Amino acid sequence: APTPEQLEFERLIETDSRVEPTDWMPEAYRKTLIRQISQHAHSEIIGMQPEGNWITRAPSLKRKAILMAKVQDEAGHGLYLYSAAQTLGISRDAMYDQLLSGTAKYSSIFNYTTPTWADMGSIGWLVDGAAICNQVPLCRCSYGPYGRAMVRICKEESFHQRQGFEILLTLMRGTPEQQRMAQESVNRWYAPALMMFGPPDGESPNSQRSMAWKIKRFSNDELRQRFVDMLVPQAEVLGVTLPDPDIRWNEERGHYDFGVLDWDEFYEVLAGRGQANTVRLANRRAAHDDGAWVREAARAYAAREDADRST
Ligand code: FAQ
Repeated sequence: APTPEQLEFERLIETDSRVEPTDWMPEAYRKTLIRQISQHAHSEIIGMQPEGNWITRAPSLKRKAILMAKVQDEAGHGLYLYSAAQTLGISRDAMYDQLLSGTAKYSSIFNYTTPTWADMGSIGWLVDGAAICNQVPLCRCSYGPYGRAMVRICKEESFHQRQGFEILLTLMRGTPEQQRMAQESVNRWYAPALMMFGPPDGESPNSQRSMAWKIKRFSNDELRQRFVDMLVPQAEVLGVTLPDPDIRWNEERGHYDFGVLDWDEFYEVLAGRGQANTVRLANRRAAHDDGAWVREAARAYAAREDADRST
């Protein structure tokens, strides 16, 4: 028979209440959350690199200030998310070790390179756009600290998405060369952005259980469909073409049909063989090593404060 604690956990899930760090929870629920939240945190931190690449070369002071603020927001998101994961009993050092040793995953999308300025527009419009579609339902995640972190993160992501859209709109209203640059960038980012939602439902081992626990509220394919439905009218406003000849309105379904994605590419990127996996991890390791003196100083300071307090 289920224990009173198990019954209480089930009641919280059934009634759409929140599970809090001090509540009893099944080990598998805890593990799933640690996996998802830490991967999400790593994605934010690694996700600073593709845009960080353009901070020194942004085309104006205004664009540079905006881009710096956006990349800083991503650092902030990573930090809230690491804190949310820590409430589940994993230390930040353990999570860093998993990232730096290459055993933890982070979003496939950040293993693509950013060769042109238009990529800053595509990342905002498509990558942050996909992030919002995926994360708005996570605001209602059954685990309290994760859901609450998502509320603030989503507000900032909406702003990020608009700034990306506005970069592309400016380019599309510019010279033919700028228009070509915008289209070429959208051509490269469209399919990888759709893959951010994860493998098709039939190949998504975690979805069913995560949905039963109300960690995920929609399946990978449902959210991908919602994203395509959102993109098509926005692409029309921009005047860009989405690089998929199979996109067409399906009256019966009330959704846009779209083509099959190249899932071999997705699994190659997950296996570490994307355009930039090696560089992303090498940069992260170097930044961690370069920050060793800060951690050391913080520890020495904390030890001294402790000693002062105890005398
Ligand atoms: N990349 O069974 P499922 C951002 C893995 S947005 C890499 O379907 P699940 C904002 C998955 O982990 C990006 N791996 O898994 C930003 C699992 O592997 P595991 C971050 C992927 O968890 C914008 C395996 O495949 N957002 O950072 C991917 O139920 C601009 C089987 O998959 C989040 O993390 C992928 N795309 O569903 C920052 C959102 N997809 O762990 C900077 C929260 C799947 O069993 C600049 N996460 N995998 O070894 C989620 O909603 C879910 O974890 C999914 C995957 C939907 C990503």
